[in-house]
Amino acid sequence: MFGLRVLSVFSVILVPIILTAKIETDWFETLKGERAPRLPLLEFDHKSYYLGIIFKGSYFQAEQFCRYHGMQLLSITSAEENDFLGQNVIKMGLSTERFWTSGSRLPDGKTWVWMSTGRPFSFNNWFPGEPNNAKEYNEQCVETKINKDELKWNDVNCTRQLYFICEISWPTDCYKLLEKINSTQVSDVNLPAGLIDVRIQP
Ligand code: MMA
Ligand code: CA
Repeated sequence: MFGLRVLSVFSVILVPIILTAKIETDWFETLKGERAPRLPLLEFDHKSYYLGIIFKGSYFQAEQFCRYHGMQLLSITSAEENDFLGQNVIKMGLSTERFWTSGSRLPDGKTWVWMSTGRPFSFNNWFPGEPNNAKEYNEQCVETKINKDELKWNDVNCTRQLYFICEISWPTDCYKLLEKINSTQVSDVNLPAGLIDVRIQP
């Protein structure tokens, strides 16, 4: 009986307190952990990245791995993002390696799009002379590799065996809220309509 009482005190009073404290202090870390568990992630702007160097595979195997982990193959939409990733690839001693991005012209055979987002390229950093659909190779997927201290892009056959980079994009609302929380007193932040306030009041 005593054991039961201890158990019910624990579950009725302590569990909600522990859970609320956890949600209040690091809910965003928790959310990220749920979506992309156990992978060491790089953080830039509103995205997290995973450098896939545990195996080499085709474009499709790379995409499958990323999806399995709640992520997608990389898209690069700015020079800043390209630089950030390049610096990290160099820092990790992977300057001679090639990585899959989600860039491809598979859908219509000619327009370069990011398959992770469905968007056509808004920024590019092709190697000089690329994309060239090199003779007889049927090059429909985009790899990236360090050249002169930055990531340059090249079209290659999608069945080549390469490392890869996965990404996950955090929803703008969620990210803006995080920035606000980091720069304000928690109690000053108004939650978006529809969210239940579980924060501990000071
Ligand atoms: C060359 C060049 C590329 C092509 C690859 C295929 C090493 O680079 O022709 O455009 O994609 O070969 O291996
Ligand atoms: Ca090429």
